[in-house]
Amino acid sequence: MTHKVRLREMETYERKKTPWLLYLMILVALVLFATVLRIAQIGAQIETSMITATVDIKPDTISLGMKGRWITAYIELPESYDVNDINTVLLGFIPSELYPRHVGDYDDDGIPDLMVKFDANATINYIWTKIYHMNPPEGRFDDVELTVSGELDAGMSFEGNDMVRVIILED
Ligand SMILES: [Ca+2]
Ligand SMILES: [Ca+2]
Repeated sequence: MTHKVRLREMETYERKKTPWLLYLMILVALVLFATVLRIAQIGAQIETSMITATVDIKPDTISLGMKGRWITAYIELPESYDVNDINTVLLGFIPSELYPRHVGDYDDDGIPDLMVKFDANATINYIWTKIYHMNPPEGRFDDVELTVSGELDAGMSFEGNDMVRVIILED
């Protein structure tokens, strides 16, 4: 008899315990759901604030043994943005030189472009690291995609890519 009573007590206890566990699970699920939503929201914000730029890097062929001082990038932005508002510019992680830098239309397509210059040695080192990380080069040539990114005065970010042909010199 006492055994049965104890059993019943245990059953009641279990029944009392279960809702709490259920509430806890619902709470955890809600928190997880909210977190996922927040991440998705942040992701969407990043996506919408990123402006796609048209980038042309010159020269189109870069020799890893080149003696030039600069690598040039011409940046065009979509119609609603002004290249004069471009603040910082990076090629990979290399910041552009402060001078020379000017706005023109070098390719005569009617869309203003900002010309910026990057230190050639720093760029070549960067390209070399990039090539080496992708796949150790076998031939004398490799086509590498370089990314130019930056920010406008308003804080929005832009990014654009250009392919360059890299001449890898053998020792
Ligand atoms: Ca180019
Ligand atoms: Ca142009």
